[in-house]
Amino acid sequence: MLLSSRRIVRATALSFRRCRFGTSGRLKGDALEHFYYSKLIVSGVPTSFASKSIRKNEPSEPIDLVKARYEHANYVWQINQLVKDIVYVQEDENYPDCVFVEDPAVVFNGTALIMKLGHPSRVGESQNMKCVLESLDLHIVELSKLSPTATMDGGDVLFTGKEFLIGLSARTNKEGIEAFAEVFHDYPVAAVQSETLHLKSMCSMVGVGVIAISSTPAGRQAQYEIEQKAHYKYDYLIFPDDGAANCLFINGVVLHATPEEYPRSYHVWYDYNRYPKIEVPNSEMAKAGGLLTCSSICIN
Ligand code: CIR
Repeated sequence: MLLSSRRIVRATALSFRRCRFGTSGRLKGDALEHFYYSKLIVSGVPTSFASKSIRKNEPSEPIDLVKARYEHANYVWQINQLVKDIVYVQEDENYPDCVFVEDPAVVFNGTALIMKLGHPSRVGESQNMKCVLESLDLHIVELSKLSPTATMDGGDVLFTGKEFLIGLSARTNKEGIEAFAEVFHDYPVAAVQSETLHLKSMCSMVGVGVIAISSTPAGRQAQYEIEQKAHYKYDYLIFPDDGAANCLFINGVVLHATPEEYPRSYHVWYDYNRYPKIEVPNSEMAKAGGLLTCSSICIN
């Protein structure tokens, strides 16, 4: 299905409770402002996700499509409590991974960089997302027009509030990072080697100046690289599991994985009380390598 025929639906049908943190304006003017989002983009889950989404290893239990959609609906509902403007894009069966909207574009300060995705089966998602972003009146820049060889997935881009840390991964190359740095030149950019699918498959922001990161070999290596290459110093919240270190820090609230999915990591969440926290089940997306940040584009 061509994107032009895809429905872009404002989430007016979703419950729009005015959120306690997100829309009050309380965050403006302090360091939290860098993690304040006024709009999020999400996509529906295509039926093809269950059998055709890319995964590194076949999961021990097959993806349960009904559960995946149920968990995703809960995810959207939870973030809708924090951000009232949700742009809901209809799923496209031609792209089994299209629910992972984080990858085809990064939006920051009014500019949307449309990625050239690093996996061939996902390349077409970028044009679809471009149409969505054009409808939101953003300044659009296309990575493919800046460099013919550049590739980048949004899952490799971590904005810390002060700079961008970008994973050099199987999906994101040096040319991609160089082009990114030209587009978002107001902030420093540091390239970090990533041994996981994406940089954010093992780390994410979990507070102002605090990076959640795993203590797996990949996580330790990434932390070392960040300490060497970043332009600023950070605190670290260390998790035993890669996937547990991926959380969404939105409008002063941390959305994080559940103890059922990461029993070894749960005590870290339990002890971390700097911000309000919400557990968000994500077991079916995780079977295809999708963690909590992957299913939304956060727009500041
Ligand atoms: C993929 O391999 O592209 C998808 N199955 C998973 C993408 C997850 N996205 C992300 O980490 N940003």
